[in-house]
Amino acid sequence: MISRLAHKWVLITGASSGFGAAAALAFAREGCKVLLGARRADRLAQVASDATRAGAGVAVYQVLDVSKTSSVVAFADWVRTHTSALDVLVNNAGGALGMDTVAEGRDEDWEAMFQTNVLGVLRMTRQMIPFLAKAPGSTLLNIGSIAGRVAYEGGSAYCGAKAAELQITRALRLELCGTGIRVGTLDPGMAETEFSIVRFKGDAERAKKVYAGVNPLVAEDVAEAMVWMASRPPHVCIDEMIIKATDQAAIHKVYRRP
Ligand code: NDP
Ligand code: 8X3
Repeated sequence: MISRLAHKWVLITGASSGFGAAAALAFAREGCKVLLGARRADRLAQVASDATRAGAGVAVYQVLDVSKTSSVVAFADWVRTHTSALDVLVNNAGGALGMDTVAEGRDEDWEAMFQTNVLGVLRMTRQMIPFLAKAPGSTLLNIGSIAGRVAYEGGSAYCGAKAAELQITRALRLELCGTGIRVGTLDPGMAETEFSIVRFKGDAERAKKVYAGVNPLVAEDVAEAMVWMASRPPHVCIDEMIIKATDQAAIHKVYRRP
């Protein structure tokens, strides 16, 4: 059967690793044309080449830093050289930096988390709405987190940033009602990607402990959910989806094998 997503244009931010890279391949397998952005060009080149092999109609990339308006504007100009209509926008770029309490938090970490997870989503969406509006039945998908719904110690700024993402998504759904663009958030729980390595600033040992004894989600699980959300019939909008590992009953309740 031909996929409902075949030949659709899909833009994914944060496509150089984790969920974004897995999503590039998952959409490629549906026969989509994928536009990929992130800061690391070498990693994007590899993902684009894997996506081509996986069946993408087009798989191209451009360096993108969602924390800078000038970079997002330049990225939009680059998108325009490929297409004037986008079918799916996945605002996935983001992550956490540090796990300090508020008393010990650093300005640079807080600022970076809000720049990427919050302002990055706003900037990208502002630039891409004109592309999406030309493609009724299109999907605007933001990647949030269960951290945006339940707070934890050491998570103040990250939880706050993802809570902002949730409310931005809800506001956008109201603002875009009637355009044909459906707006959703996909909020995963713990997933083993580069997330914790980035959060702990390269401390791989500490990052590994986060998943010790647990069967966490992997990037492919989340990518599969993205494809499912974007491939519903145009009149169906999956507003908010939470996806967690079976071992994670709640943010603080994780089963660990001895
Ligand atoms: P990864 O660290 O593997 O991927 C993060 C991606 O975001 C990378 O491609 C990175 O690329 C990109 N990115 C980071 N900052 C910027 C920036 N300023 N501009 C452009 N791209 C940027 O982690 P995940 O795949 O796990 O994370 C993806 C999203 O999912 C994030 O929003 C994260 O908060 C969220 N999430 C993750 C969970 C988890 O447990 N893993 C659970 C719930 C949500 P580059 O460095 O090349 O720019
Ligand atoms: C990532 C999941 O629980 O580490 O968003 O914050 S968590």
